[in-house]
Amino acid sequence: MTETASVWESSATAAEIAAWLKPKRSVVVVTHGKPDGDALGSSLALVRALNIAAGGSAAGFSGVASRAEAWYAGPMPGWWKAVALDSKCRHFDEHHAPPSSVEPDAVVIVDTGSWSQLLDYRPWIDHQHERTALVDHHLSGNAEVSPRRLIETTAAAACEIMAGLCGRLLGVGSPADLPREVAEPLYLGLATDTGWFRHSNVTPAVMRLAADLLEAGVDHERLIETVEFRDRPGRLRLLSRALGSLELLDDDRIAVMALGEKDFEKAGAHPGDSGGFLDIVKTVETVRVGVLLTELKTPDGVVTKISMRSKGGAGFVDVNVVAQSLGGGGHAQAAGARMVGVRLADAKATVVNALQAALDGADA
Ligand SMILES: [Mn+2]
Repeated sequence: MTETASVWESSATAAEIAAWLKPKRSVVVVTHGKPDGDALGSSLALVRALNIAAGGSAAGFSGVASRAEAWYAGPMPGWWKAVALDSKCRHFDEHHAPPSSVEPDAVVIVDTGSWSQLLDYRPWIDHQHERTALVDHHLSGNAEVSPRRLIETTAAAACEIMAGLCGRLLGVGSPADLPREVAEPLYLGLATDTGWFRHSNVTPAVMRLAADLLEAGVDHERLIETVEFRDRPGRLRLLSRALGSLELLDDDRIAVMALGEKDFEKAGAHPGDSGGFLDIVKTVETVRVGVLLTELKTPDGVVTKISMRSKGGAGFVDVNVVAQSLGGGGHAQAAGARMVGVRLADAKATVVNALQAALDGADA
């Protein structure tokens, strides 16, 4: 189906989507691959609201097939089952493909509208096109994914939009009156997409909704412990080694940390365990840019991975530009590159030079 005139904006109101969903007897909710807190939260909230609205429990209909279920694809966060509990979900990976024969009455796509994030589902969603709706808050997407689009790009999380939709499905005027099983995943998405209420997307509406969801019975402490406080000891040992390597250069404006394969071995850490380390060096007032270099041995020989984070405001450095000069890329405040055949010491000299030049340019 082609809709060449479609633009990335709402084509339906929350009231219209709720009215369209109300009579549906079978609903599949899908979200982007490698789902995060908002993707899981918005999909679980909708599945539970649909099941409760039909007279079932949040999980479904005690032994009978659920009216609604959520489908997930790709790697899942380690905590997802502690949040999904007994809600009806299916998980697809390289061993389990989405069943092409399933034809529900409705499909709702949440927290994305980009084909690039719906890879595994694309043929199936295309086939269901007329039976789909989409709820998203991202700045861009492919409008032709669905004819019924509820898009609010000013919403901090898909869950902020979903709260209104769930209220309509359940005939509840305030989010404070939502069932706890629906309120909890909504709060999860709101909290994780705002960095637990720290990011610049925190608005009065976000805090009012969070307050209402807490009134509905959400256990903030259980959620943050389940989702955030679950690192393995190896990650802390790796952080200790990374901080041991810390150098503050250029009047303490550039913070550089370096890790080698031996550091991961000795710490008993895994490749992904260094995520978030640069957020720690960014907390220092003088630091404008944080850099983490990781030297790895690969079948192609030595590779040095470079990851950079910068802070907004005065003296801002666009690390995407710096990363591109090294053959990589990313975003203005978060970017990286892989330097193949380059040892850590040489990569460090190259990156620091490029960053010094960028900082001097930003000051000029
Ligand atoms: Mn989101």
